[in-house]
Amino acid sequence: MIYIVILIGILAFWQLIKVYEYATIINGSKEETVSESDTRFNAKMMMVFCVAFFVFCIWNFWMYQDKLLPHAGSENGEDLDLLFNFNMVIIGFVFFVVNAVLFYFASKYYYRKDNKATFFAHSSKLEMIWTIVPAIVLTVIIIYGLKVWNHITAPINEKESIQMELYAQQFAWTARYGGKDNVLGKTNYRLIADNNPLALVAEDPNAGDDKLVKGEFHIPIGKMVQFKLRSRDVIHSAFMPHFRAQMNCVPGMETEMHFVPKYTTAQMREMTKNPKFNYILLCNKICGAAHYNMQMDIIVESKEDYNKWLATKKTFSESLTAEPVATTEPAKEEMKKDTAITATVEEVKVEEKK
Ligand SMILES: [Cu+2]
Repeated sequence: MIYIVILIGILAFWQLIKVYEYATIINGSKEETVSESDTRFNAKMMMVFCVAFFVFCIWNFWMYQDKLLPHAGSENGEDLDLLFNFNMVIIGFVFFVVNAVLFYFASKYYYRKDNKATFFAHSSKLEMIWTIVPAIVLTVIIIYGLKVWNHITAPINEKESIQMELYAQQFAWTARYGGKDNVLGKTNYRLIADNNPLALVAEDPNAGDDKLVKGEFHIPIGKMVQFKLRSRDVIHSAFMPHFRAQMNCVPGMETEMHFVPKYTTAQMREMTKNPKFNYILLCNKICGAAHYNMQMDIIVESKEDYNKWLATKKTFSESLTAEPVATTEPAKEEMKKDTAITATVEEVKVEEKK
């Protein structure tokens, strides 16, 4: 039915064009000549379109505002949101002014037969205005942006912060805590094994008390958390949208980011009026077949609850004697497919035997 309606619509339109063609022949005018009433109509339509376009843009913003991220969960995130909104206000202002002027002039100076355009070669004053004003605005935006960026990435006191690692692999995250000494133990990729997926050096005195966590990790409110990021295989990206934090995990090197969580999960549930709200860690690089599955829940809670939760987790040295840390099933399946990884694990085993 829909196809038939569309087909009939096209046929009707075609017939209309033919009627118009014959009418112009009967009138004795050429098909190309556009009457002044036509251009006047177009000029009016320019303004109608301009208004409709603005209304549509505003309506869009209004309709989809609930699809935006909720209030930022970290201090850095709040700074970034302020920067973002500042930019959006400037961009929005320019957008409305430029488009309004564009359509207004297109409408005002429509073609009239006996009108002649003014010859206007140059105006230094105009040139100065449209060069200096954007230059000042851009300078302000860049200086403000750099200030926020420098603040967010400034070195922190590592001893005062919680030392954590987010380890990425196809297709799962492992979170590691520095343990009692709050120092992350050394790693060596050659040591990757079933009971040592993060390749910790067991002889390193800082490694034994490290705690490995999967599925969900906790952080306390109001305390600086420093994340060290590593990847086993390809580039992943640790993305925590509610904290406005993201950093690539690059194989063969360690990257870093940090922030202070400002609201607990419970507080955020109240603020968003969503009892199911959870902070989340996602992979934000298309890293393979099960990329979508690469996520971890993050719980922000009081220091006491955080300590209680962490106390229930096994240390690395405890886990060495216990069962191997279970990887999620899809991750295991995908890893079997990836011959490169299997080869590395196999090689390490052979070397260990030697
Ligand atoms: Cu990934």
